Amino acid sequence: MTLVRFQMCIDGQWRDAQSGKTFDSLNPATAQAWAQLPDADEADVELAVQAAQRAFDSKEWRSITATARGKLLRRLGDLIAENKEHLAQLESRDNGKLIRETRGQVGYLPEFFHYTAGLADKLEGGTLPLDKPDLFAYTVHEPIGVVAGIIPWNSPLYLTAIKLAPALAAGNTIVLKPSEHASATILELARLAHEAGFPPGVVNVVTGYGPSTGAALTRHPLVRKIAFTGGAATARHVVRSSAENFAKLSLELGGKSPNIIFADADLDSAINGAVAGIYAASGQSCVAGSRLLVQDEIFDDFVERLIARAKRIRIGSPQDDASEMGPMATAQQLAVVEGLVAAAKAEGAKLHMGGKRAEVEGDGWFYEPTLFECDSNSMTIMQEEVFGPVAAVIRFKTEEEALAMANDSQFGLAAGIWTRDLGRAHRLARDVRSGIIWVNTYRAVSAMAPIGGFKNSGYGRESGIDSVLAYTELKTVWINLSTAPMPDPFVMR
Ligand code: TXE
Repeated sequence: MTLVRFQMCIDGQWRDAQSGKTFDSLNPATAQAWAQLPDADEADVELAVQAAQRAFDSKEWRSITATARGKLLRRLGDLIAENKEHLAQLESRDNGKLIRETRGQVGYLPEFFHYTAGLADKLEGGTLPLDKPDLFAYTVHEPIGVVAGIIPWNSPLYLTAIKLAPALAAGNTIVLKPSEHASATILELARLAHEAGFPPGVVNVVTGYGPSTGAALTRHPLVRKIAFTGGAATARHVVRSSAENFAKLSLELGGKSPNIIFADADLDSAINGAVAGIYAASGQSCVAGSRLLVQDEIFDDFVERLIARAKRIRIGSPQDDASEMGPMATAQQLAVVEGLVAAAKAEGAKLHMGGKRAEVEGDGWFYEPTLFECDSNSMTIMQEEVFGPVAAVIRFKTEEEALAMANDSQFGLAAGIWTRDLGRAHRLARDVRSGIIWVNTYRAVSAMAPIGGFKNSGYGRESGIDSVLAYTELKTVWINLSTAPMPDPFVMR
């Protein structure tokens, strides 16, 4: 099979790596290579960061008004809408996500650009009501400089959009490093950004491996902000790199989100919510509801019905409209899932279903929907993120017990609460230590809604009205109104 060849985008030009090195991207449904990409090293990263810095300093980008930046973002959103089927097909092929899911995600993608476009010219500073009558002061939001966007493989376009749109709205320039497992759509996005009219060097993409390309980018002294989504181990490297020049950071690192189902919940909805939480996207979602906390009275009924529903899930080619679950995106991720399932079995978690690879024609990395029952929240499968279609269910008796288990986690990204009791819903929404709470729903996303985590799920928020501020520096300007000479220089004014 001939491989599709991609080039990376540096300073508005399409280039190979200077070394000529390439790597292959594999199709997770077949485990076969389908694309070839440049393997960027330090020298390529240097070119990209220098281009981004030059663009940041250029009169052309600096003199574009915030309103005009908003128009460029709006145009980019429109171009994404015009190219949505192409982007959806490409992402499905590259990371094995269902075409029905990538169509949904790409269909919504323009909203992130349109919403953020509207924020570009609303970054108002303030005039300060100073307690010093001879002085006047105001604040201004300014862009930070060169941003590095480090993107994982599970939802490349969505996770790039929530970094790229606010970074550009605020007037920064950016170098994106997509995952070595799913880079194709980010290169397409860069092509659309140039078509929309962003000047050369404003949006750059370097492709390659994390420890080489990614690390060269995050430790580059000209990078002033790093927006990272990925795993905790990699995040620790990124945090250390940022210490060199105190680059600002936002980290979104996944979780072990509790989906709490009370006896008074609408059970049909709750079962759909549990399936959406852990089996949709084959569980490869940062907000996966991988811990199911179910109240004693309905526990057996819930487990039986969940199994019946999960057993009907159609596992198959991600490009087939009828498929409901596709493969793991990478062979490494499949190995992670297999390792954690083996550990759960060894620790004595009760396997209700799955626990093995799914039989699908070809060599793809398919895994069965899996359910373990646990008798303690401290078991590894209740504590470690699997990032696969593996749920762990545990029973609770009281609301207090559910809350204690929900919060007994190193993570705090999302939580689902299923109940008809309004007071209880609000109590738990207040007391569960997570960045996102869904009541009687799960996996809802909006350009207007911030996403980010508590505890080891990271820090910083993406999306929503404050997202652009996270890409700005605040400057305070002082003006002396007095006609008198400057007072005593040895005393603070
Ligand atoms: O991600 P990595 P991996 C979780 C999930 C998964 C685990 C590991 O639990 O099992 O992380 O996944 C780049 N300097 N999530 O190994 O390594 C890398 O090239 C700079 C949660 O696939 O974190 C890619 O572009 N960059 C998650 C990006 O970091 C480096 C989504 C993410 O890859 C680097 C994915 C380095 N030293 C996995 N090393 C979520 N929060 O949604 C790697 N990278």
